[in-house]
Amino acid sequence: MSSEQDWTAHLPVDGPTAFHLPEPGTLVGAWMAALIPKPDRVLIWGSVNGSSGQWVTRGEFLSRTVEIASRLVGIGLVAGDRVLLSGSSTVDLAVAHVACLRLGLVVVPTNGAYSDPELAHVVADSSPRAALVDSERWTQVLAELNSDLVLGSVVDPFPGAGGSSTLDNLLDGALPEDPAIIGYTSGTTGRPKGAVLTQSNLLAGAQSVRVAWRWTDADRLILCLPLFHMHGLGVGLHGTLLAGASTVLQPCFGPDAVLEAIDDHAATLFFGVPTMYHRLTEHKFVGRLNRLRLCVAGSAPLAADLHERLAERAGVSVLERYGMTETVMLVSNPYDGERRPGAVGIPLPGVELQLAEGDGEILVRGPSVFTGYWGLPEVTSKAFVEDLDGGRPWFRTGDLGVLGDDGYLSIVGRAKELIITGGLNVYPREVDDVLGLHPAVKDVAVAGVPSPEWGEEVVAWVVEADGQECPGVDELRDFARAHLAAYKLPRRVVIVDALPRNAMGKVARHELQLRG
Ligand code: MLC
Ligand code: AMP
Repeated sequence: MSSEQDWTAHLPVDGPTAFHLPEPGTLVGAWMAALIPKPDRVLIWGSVNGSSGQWVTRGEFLSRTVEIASRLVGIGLVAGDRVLLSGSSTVDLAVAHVACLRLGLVVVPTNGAYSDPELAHVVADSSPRAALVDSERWTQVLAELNSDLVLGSVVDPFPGAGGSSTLDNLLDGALPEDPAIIGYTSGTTGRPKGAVLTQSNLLAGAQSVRVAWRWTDADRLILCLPLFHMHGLGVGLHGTLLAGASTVLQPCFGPDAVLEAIDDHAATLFFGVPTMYHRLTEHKFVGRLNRLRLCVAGSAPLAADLHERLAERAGVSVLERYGMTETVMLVSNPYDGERRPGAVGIPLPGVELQLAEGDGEILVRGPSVFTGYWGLPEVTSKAFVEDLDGGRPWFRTGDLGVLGDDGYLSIVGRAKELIITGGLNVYPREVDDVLGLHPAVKDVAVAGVPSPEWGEEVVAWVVEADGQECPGVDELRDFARAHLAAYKLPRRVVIVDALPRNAMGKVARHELQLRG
């Protein structure tokens, strides 16, 4: 499918008639082109050094990235080194992220909700040289995990370490093919894998949505998504900087704060996961969403009835799009054409898409698609399929799709075993393994069951050990909490005599899902 034709077809007749993706370049190069002019324009609102929230201009932001970059050089970091970054959404975190990328360091954005073993896995796998975190407990845990790790705080990293006189030569010199981010994603097998995205992957990913959603320097985004996932980071923050726009950072999601920010900050854009929209529809002032130019949903299916409720209660036609950690954004409903409930739209500029014969797995390729999993060449090669015409290989998304005659894609299932709850991925076997350690549990399997609020909810089906009584859901959650981030824990436990298994002995999770 040719993405260029489709996007051009949806452009207004009297509006811009063409789009272009830039020649392969670097994200940092494109950011500097957008942000160096007009240094007095405001860029980011959010917490600076513990403040409750303030505006920071382009000039202040860039100066601060230079300051932090000089400190990172001062502690001995060189291009290509990994830096683990974890913190709530603040200006300081954005500064640290951009400073790292400007130096050619590879950021490992890390979810602060991870349990200690999950954090240990990321550290062992990505072998960072430094870590910037905003939690004292994590600082201690990281020091115990790796005594060579240079540890700093997100808010004011390595004070006194700056002053490199050669910094100018070190900034913004990354090449398009240089790794920029390793994003950990719950794999289809085993433990989370690090998806390596280059400067040009990230540039293409942000550029495609900038073009498709008409993102300009007049826009202002309310950004309450965490800055350790592709949605908040690769779309929300990267897109804002690329468009030379502005953003209001909120450290967590709350309907009041989002709806108040619309007027308080004259915002024009909101991006959220379906759980956020579900909670917004319950709010008496949900109609304020209508004052925004554009509301975008993604990371999980936006139920058609939620789409319709938003239209009824807020008068908003939410634009749903589809993406992945490995690919940045892939498919989007059109800005001008029909935003179809239950469909994710048409391929974004630069993205090519086809469905695999047989099961209809969505296969993609394009400039935003990642280069591979960190340190896992065999897993990487299995994640791609050869092109029958000898062209570039296609990435297997693990999602199943159907294409309408008009080219709209609908996601109809998953080839991969995955639960998506509130926009966060949970790999069921990882949860099975932990719950199975409880002495009262003989056999266990978790699956995602539909939930109006969470999209899917993690439910555990447990076979009790002989002579033992399985504890209630709270006790089982507490037991698993030491091993797993809280969002992976089951919200319900169902006791059964046996788990349904197929002829190969594999748990039939679909059957469990049907039991609900
Ligand atoms: C929090 N909890 C969750 C949860 N988030 N449980 C299940 N699923 C989730 N997503 C747990 C908390 O740990 C807590 O457990 C309990 O639920 C109550 O928390 P809460 O206060 O109600 O949750 P809240 O903090 O409001 O978080 C909900 C949320 C958040 C929806 C705002 O999960 C969120 O920001 N989701 C977005 C994630 C995201 O950015 N995904 C993009 C991935 S990138 P306890 O036991 O501690 O009380 C991607 C690519 C793409 O997918 O296409 O975008
Ligand atoms: P992640 O690995 O966290 O990046 O999650 C990527 C997965 O989220 C995709 O493979 C899809 O399964 C899912 N996803 C993202 N956006 C959508 C959407 N709009 N509709 C359905 N699933 C989505």
